[in-house]
Amino acid sequence: MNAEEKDPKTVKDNNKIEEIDDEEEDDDLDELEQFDFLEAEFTMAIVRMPSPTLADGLSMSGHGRPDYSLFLQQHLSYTAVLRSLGLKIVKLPSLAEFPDAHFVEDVAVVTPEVAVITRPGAPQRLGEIEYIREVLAEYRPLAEISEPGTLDGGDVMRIDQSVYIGQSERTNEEGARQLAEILGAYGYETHIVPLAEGLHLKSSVNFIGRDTLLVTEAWANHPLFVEFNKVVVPPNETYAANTLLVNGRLLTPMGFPETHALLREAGFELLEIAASEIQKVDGGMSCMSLRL
Ligand code: CIR
Repeated sequence: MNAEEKDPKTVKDNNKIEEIDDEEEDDDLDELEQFDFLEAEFTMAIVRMPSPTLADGLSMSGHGRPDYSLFLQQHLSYTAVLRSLGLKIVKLPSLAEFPDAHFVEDVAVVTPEVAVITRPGAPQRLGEIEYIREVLAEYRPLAEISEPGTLDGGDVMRIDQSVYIGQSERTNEEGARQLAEILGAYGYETHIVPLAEGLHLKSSVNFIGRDTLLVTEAWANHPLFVEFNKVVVPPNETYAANTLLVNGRLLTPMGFPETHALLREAGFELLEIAASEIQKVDGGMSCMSLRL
């Protein structure tokens, strides 16, 4: 029997798989060359495919139910942009019973030293942690937030060796305290900051590089952040505050021209991503990936 007779289908399928892998790697290399002048903080992003049940996700936005296929397209553009910034994408399968599970940021806090599995504050999302634990165990030693603590990753903003933890409707005092203790043991300086409004801390405050925070007006004069420069998001564009710094570029939702003009004037380079459907279920740029 020659190779073709042996199992033509397997041979053909294997080739096809290899072809796709090679193509993706070539793309990654091209993009890496394009951005090799940057200090690449992140080399990998973990994302989870959205489920057809995603319109049942938690939402306070009042913008209606998201369209599944448009959401998929927007998620695809988001991962393509991360890949173009030199990140290898680890794509996890969708979880139909957890319509918010593609918002992977909330189930873990990852630093270079440790991955802390959270206890999401929304009871409907608690089960998601079972599906991230073994994935992260491949990349980091694990720690966990335990009952009665609750914590969503969206409430955690790390800037070098400082970690700001929002105490919100999702993150309780005990969850914030536990995270501060875990990261404190690795030398991080931690700050717990109660939120007066908004879903998560990073719904309103995000580090965008060059000692600068992108903030909503409510946070513009917060004493905890006096040492930072600020770009203040206009009140009609607060959704744009969740803009994400990745390897020197800012991923920002499309359709917020005043914020984008302020950022460009300040010298930041933007990559705009259509996010209409993501916004409908209160998601944003940071929550759709875990960056490592
Ligand atoms: C939720 O309410 O949990 C989801 N619908 C949205 C989570 C967004 N997460 C984030 O910004 N970190």
